[in-house]
Amino acid sequence: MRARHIAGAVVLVGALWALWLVLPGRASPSAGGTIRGAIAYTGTVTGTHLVYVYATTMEGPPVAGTAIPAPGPYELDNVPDGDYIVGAYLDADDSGGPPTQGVDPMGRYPVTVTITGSNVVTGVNIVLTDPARGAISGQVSYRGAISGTHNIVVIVWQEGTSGPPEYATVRSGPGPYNITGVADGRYQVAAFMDRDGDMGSPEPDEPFAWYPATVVVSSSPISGINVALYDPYRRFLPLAVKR
Ligand SMILES: [Ca+2]
Ligand SMILES: [Ca+2]
Repeated sequence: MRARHIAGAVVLVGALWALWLVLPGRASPSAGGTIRGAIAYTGTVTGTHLVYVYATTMEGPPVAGTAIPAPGPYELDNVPDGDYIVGAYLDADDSGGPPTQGVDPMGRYPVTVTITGSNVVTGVNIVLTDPARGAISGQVSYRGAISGTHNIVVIVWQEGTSGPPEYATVRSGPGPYNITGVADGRYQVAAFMDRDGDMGSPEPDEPFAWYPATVVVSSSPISGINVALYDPYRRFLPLAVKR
C-alpha cells in the first residue's frame, strides 16, 4: 500500500521548492510579531557565507525571512499571527537561491513558534548540521507504446518501512536522475511514469518498476541505480524474463 503515500511526498517536494523560490525577505507589510534567536553551526564548511532564516507554515510560503552574514543572532519582524516552523540554512556554495541539497547545512527549530497579538518570541535557537553526503543516481528508461513526454517520478523508501518515502524527485521524462543529501541507510528505489500528470500515486495504466536490489548508502554517492519502465502489462511477466 505504499503507493498511496507518493502523492503526499511529491506535493511536499513541490511545496518546498515554492518555498525556496520566494526566499528571502518577503515579510508582511503589516505590523506583527517578532521571532528572535541565534543560529549555531560547528560543521565542516569553512569561509564566510550568508545564513538564511525563515518562518513558514506547513501549507504556505514563508511569511518572514532574513539573511545574516554568518551564524549568530537573528530577528524576524512583521510576523503575522499564526503557528510557524522556523528554519535556517547556510549558503555554503554561495548560490544565493534555494538551499543546495547535499551541500548547504540546514536546521530547524524543533518546536512550533506561535505569534499572537504582535508578541515577541525569543530563544528560537537553531543548530545547523551538515547535510548527509550520500546520493542515489541512475537512469530511468522507458520502452513502450505510450507517446508524448510525461513526468517520471523516482521514489526512495527506507528498507522495511511502509511510511511515506524518504526522498522523491520528479523529472520531465526518462533519463538521468540524482537524489542528493541521502542519509546513511538501506533503501528501496522505484520509479513510475505519471502518464496523466496528476502527480498522484501510480495508476494501473502507468508504467511502474522497482530497482531490483536494496541500495545501501554509506556517506558517499551510489550511481547506476537504473530503473527500466515498460508498459504495465509487462509487469506481470515472470521475474526470470524481467531480470
Ligand atoms: Ca546554496
Ligand atoms: Ca498519475
